Amino acid sequence: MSFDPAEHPHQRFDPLSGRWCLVSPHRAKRPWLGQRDEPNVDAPLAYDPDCYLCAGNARTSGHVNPAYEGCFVFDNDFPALLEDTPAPTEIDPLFQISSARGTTRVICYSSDHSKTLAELDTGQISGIIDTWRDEATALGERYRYVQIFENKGAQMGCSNPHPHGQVWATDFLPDAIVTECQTQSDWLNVHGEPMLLQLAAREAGGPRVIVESEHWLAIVPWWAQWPFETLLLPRFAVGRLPDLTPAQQHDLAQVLKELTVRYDNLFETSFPYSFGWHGAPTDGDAHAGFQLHAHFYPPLLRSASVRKFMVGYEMLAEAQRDLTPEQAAEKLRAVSPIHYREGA
Ligand code: H2U
Ligand code: ZN
Repeated sequence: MSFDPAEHPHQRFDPLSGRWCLVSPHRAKRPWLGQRDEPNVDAPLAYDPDCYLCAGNARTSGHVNPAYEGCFVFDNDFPALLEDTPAPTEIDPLFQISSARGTTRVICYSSDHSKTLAELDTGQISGIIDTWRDEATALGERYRYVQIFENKGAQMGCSNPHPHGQVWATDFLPDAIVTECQTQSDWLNVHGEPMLLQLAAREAGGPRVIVESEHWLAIVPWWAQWPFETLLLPRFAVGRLPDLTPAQQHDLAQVLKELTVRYDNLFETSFPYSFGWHGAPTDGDAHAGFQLHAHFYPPLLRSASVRKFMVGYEMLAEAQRDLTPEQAAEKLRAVSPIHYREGA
């Protein structure tokens, strides 16, 4: 019997995170008995008088939001990091501790309480990219690393349905970034080309592509852990968001729109995920080989309510998936690029 990756259990390696994932494609043949949820076509309110993030409303802290229209950015009222905090002094090899200074901000995507990235127009999405760039530039001058991210949907622990993202800037490099700096720098040294630039070239036109444009590529990576995880890659060399040209940014807005629309259309629901940018740290090092990219980690598996749990074997041994990345990409390609709620 010869090996067939769509048939036989195997492991795939993620060279960016340095982790393996167990793929069990034979299990995906189980009948798709899972429930089918009714499409969620209720139009949410464009303004919610009880929302802490809507324009003109008071937040929990008592601060009143201005009558904003595009993006509105404010310092998190419950910051996970403080700008000025004492550093620990103890040294113990078993109980290691390190200082953590930083700042955290919230980015409301627009004044419209009902519109996520998938339902904003590309001009508005480009405005969000402008804001990400401004935050990355300003905070990057003061901090070693700037993490831009979004938790979307109650299933991902998002505390407020008003579409928003966050920025956390730190005087240290977080764990995942330390790993990605190392793996990308090692790859450049061994292969002479940035890992993710090589990946974009190898994946273009292939079975794992969901959206392909002149400058960008959205793929379900070969090594995806979550069923519909995607990786958004530039097809050109770039380390950080502020370095994008206007044409690359314009194109990015369209790709973000199409990818998030396809996500929503997959189960006809506002698709939950954690999403974030990984850019080169702003710690003064060159970080050659570090390519800007974004990860989308959505929890859903089979319907709007049936999610994948990373438990058991995943917690104790290794991530595992049934649906192959190629099958996941095929499902995302098969849905319409027009949002299901448009015209509903
Ligand atoms: P989520 O993106 O996970 O929902 O978090 C929203 C953030 O918004 C959360 O960090 C902040 C919370 O502290 N927030 C405020 O700063 N002020 C508020 O009035 C509500 C929420
Ligand atoms: Zn709101």
